[in-house]
Amino acid sequence: MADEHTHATSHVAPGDPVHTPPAELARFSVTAPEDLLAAFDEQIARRGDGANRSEAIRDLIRASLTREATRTPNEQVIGSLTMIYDHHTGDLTRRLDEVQHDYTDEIVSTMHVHLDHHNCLEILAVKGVGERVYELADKLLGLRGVKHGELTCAATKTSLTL
Ligand code: NI
Repeated sequence: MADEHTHATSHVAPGDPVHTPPAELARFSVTAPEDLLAAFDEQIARRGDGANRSEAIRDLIRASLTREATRTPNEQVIGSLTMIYDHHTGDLTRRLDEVQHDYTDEIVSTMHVHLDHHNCLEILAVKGVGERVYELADKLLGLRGVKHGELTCAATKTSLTL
């Protein structure tokens, strides 16, 4: 058979359970501050399932994709966007401002708390068509220097009739 090689089963030892072949694995490198990585390793250890960093990061990627799948771009949504950032990071405050000025219809209210010498907490109440609100959140949370950020959002049709 011409395609015999592509179906080689030499890696499967006799008695191995039959399973669908895993997807091709890609390798990539990530740089992170040591203390961040140490905290992540501790979190992985607490899981107690013997997962390694790669498995833990794959879980994070899956969770992120799942969250994305629950988005309702065509519906009216309402929610809050929370960010923590160091206002000393480059021209971050200017860029945060610039983005927000393009979404004046979606941003209902903002609250800014100066947490300490470096860190700011900013909470935005947001409302509008999902597509625009998610776009706003993606732009803000994607800015370099935004350390923590989360959009908590629900489609109004669903959330207000519960
Ligand atoms: Ni501040």
